Amino acid sequence: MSNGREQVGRHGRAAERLQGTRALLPGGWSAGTVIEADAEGCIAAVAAGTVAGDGILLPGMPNAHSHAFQRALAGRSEWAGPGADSFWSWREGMYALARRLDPAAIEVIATWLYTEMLEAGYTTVCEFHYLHHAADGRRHGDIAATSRALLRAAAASGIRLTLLPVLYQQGGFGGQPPSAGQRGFVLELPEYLELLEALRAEQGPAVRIGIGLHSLRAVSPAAIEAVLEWRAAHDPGCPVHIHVAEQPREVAECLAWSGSRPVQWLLERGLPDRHWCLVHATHMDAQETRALAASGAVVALCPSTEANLGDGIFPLADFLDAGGRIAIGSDSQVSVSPLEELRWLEYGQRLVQGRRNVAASAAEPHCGARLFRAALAGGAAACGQPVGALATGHAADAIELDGAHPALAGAQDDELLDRLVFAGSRPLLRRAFVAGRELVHDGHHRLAASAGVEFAALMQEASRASSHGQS
Ligand code: NGQ
Ligand code: ZN
Repeated sequence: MSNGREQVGRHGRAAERLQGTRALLPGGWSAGTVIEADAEGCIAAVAAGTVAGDGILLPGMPNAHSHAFQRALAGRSEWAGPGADSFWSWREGMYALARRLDPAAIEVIATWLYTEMLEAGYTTVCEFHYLHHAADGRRHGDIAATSRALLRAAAASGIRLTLLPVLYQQGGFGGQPPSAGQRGFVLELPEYLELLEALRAEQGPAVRIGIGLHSLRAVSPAAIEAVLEWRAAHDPGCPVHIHVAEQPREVAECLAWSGSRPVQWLLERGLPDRHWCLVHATHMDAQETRALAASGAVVALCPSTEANLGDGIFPLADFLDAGGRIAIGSDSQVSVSPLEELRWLEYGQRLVQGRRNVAASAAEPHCGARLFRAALAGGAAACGQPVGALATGHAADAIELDGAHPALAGAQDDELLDRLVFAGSRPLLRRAFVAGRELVHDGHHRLAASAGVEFAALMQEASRASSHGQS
């Protein structure tokens, strides 16, 4: 909104007007676009008009996979231990952090993180949440206490939330007992359904509750079946997210347990469909890649985390060629930037294949633009909310770029997105809107300073504790 007229909506909140001298609409780029949001924060009208200034409007980017608490570990596990470092050794450090967090700490971390996300261009976050209890498995009072901390953080920051309470039952395939570090994650199936019911009462115009299954390592086939039965009865369109095939060891263990690879296991049971979001799916063979694309499921790719943890490279070209849908996620929060995720998604491919513009296609030759559009559409599906498009009936969630910035000079249409993805940075992002509300102004969220002070105090404390060997 460029100082737009404000109307008082039905619920007493100002409905906003978003304007761009250029705008990325579903049908293509348009000039002089005025978007009216209704009192619920949905787009009531998109019209051509005379617009002053230089703002470029894009749909806000959905973040399809986040573990908010891991923001407190980012950059703190980049030193070599006595043995070989791996995904699995990193995970021990992550468990040590998880053990120390209570609902108040989770709220502090998430509030800061969500302001960072908004400043970086994410307007929705899918929070994959399994820190349900204290380290020893004891309840923080209410079973939903940590989930409610995340709901409060999202409300304070204004970011749109798809909260995925996660079922976590076991330490590994075939019912292995949880390790000490996993005890705070574990829920019995009835407790999980109770948690889902409790959280569904919190749904609103900017909050959707979805289903999280941690991984085939951590949930039993019987529980998957039961959760999906609950879903069919209560909320058939509910998004379902699951980590899958991120590490070769998971593939080997799944083969040993079931005779199938993890993605194959899901496909054999006909589970993935357009409401499913498979997180990572790094290690697939050609057949899994094609079949997963055909299923309509979205794959949430988290390239900065996948690189950080040494996961491997997703078969992007084959998956996109087969019509596969992708989204991006900030996952472990080593990067909180959709631009960096998209850039590294493509760069990983280039480095391995020795060619350029891997994600581009004949129909969409601009690589950055194709990635950006794909991540908007796939991200929207993963969120289970009407986001990712500036169109009537969709959420009025958008970001505004500074069209007068020298880094964008001369760029037209899809080249704008190439410049943004491959050579862009934070200073290009001027505003962010969720449900028509302007949350980021001149690149800054109004809560960033105060949330940053609280987060910094928590990090000081965490660093002191770890230098004393506590985590
Ligand atoms: C997670 N993170 O749940 O935070 C996982 C690690 C696991 C990533 N997969 C734990 N990036 O998968 O067991
Ligand atoms: Zn994850």
